[in-house]
Amino acid sequence: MKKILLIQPSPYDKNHKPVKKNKLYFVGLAMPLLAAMLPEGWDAEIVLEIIEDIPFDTDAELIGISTMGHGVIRSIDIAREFRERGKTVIFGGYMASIMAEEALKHCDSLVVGDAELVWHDLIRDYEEGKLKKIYEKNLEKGFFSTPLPRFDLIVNKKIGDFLPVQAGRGCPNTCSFCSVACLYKGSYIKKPLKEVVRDIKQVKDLGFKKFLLLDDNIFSDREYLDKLLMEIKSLKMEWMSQCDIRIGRDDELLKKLSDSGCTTLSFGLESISKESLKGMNKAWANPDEYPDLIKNIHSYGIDVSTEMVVGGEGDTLQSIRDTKFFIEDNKITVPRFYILTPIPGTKFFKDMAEEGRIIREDIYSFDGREAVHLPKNMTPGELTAAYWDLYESLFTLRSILKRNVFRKEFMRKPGKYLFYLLVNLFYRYQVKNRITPNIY
Ligand code: B12
Repeated sequence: MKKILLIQPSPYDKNHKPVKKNKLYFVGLAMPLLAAMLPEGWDAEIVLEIIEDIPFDTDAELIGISTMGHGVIRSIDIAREFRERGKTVIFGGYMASIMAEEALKHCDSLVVGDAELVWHDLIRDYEEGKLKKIYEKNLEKGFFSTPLPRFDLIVNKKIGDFLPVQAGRGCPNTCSFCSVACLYKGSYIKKPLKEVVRDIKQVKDLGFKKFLLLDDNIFSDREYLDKLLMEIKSLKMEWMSQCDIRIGRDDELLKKLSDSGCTTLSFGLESISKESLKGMNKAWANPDEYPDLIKNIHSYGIDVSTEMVVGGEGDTLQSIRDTKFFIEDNKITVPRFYILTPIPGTKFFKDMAEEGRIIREDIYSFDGREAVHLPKNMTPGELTAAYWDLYESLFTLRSILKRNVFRKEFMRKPGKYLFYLLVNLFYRYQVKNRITPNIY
């Protein structure tokens, strides 16, 4: 049996050490899928670096490394070490896909975008000594298929109480900062319902009561989602996902979501400034509507988790400060923020580069913790300071209690809100240490 080692690297912390955790809650699907798609005669070992060490003395002959955001720096270092030991290294994932030319300097071969249609060819070419530099064949529009992911390779690791499932890839929206828009260009592809149900059943059979539908936007195709919810309901599981906030207008769908066991939805709200949203090609989102939509989603018993960015075209120091009131007034339990960052490959990067507004040359330092572009209404230094001030202001004990304990729903589900309280205290510790809180 030939063997491939599939590594999901951990990004570096501010001391240049890979981030380590006791448990990894949000496990990606790429590695279990790549393992499942290997041709006969091959087996895989998966390493999730956040919770385990990389066996650099492995007997595997091929090394597959995933690349994500600024975590790519760690991917490159791991690749270097393996190549020095004579191993063949393959890159894949978002960063390698959108910066293929740059990534090729650090690996033997790479897959741009979806691996489903090229993975067999790549492995066979390797066996025959004819490995090409780049493999690229994107899935066609419409439906795509995947085998059952090899969860058996990860279930005994220190992971949380849910597993990932995927129904669709891509998103019809084309926000200028988004890497998904950059790869899928506004298209949305989906798996046949039968396959999604098959995958959820596997999660259930493995003893899990929850799953994470890690789609980019489950509200991309309403008809498909409607059918999917009926199927999910019959499986009697709890689940979480993310989507477009406009789902909050659709009472019929919200009821179905709630009945199907959906407990939490995460929304990229980005900004409370209309001008900033316009600058992100996201003018379809209306911040005036956010409070009502959030209230409506909450009214169906679905928790709202938010992701926002500061530093957009309309942001001022005052609007960033005001974001605190928006979060508190809307009782957002666990808010997360990033500094708007031009990721190479995205439209926002191109725009900023053309306008001469990128102030850092080293793209590997773009980690969302510091401003790397020239914002319109403040200096980069002011933006970075305002970002951390916003985080500080929301993670005071007073604000944490206000958002998580002093709310009418607390008595109905105290366990849940106490859990959020703990997450908030952990975020508070991270913010104090200038670590961007994340969902790991
Ligand atoms: C789950 C998830 C996580 C989890 C798990 C991480 C992991 N490494 O798997 C956690 C929470 C830990 C995480 C962390 C981060 N994430 Co993340 N994450 C996701 C999410 C929501 C789903 C990933 C997934 O499993 N998708 C399903 C699988 C099947 O699709 P896939 O990963 O694209 O894999 C396919 C191909 O890309 C390819 N492929 C992928 N890897 C490899 C490797 C090899 C060797 C090969 C051949 C092929 C291949 O094959 C797969 C099948 O076709 C994506 C969004 C998305 N659309 O994917 C964001 C996403 C990938 N994350 C992103 C980012 C930015 C991060 C962070 C940097 C966030 C931060 N600020 O810290 C960190 C970095 C972590 C790291 N390890 O370096 C960005 C990446 C953008 C970019 N330009 O790179 C995304 C796209 C979100 C977004 N909309 O911006 N993430």
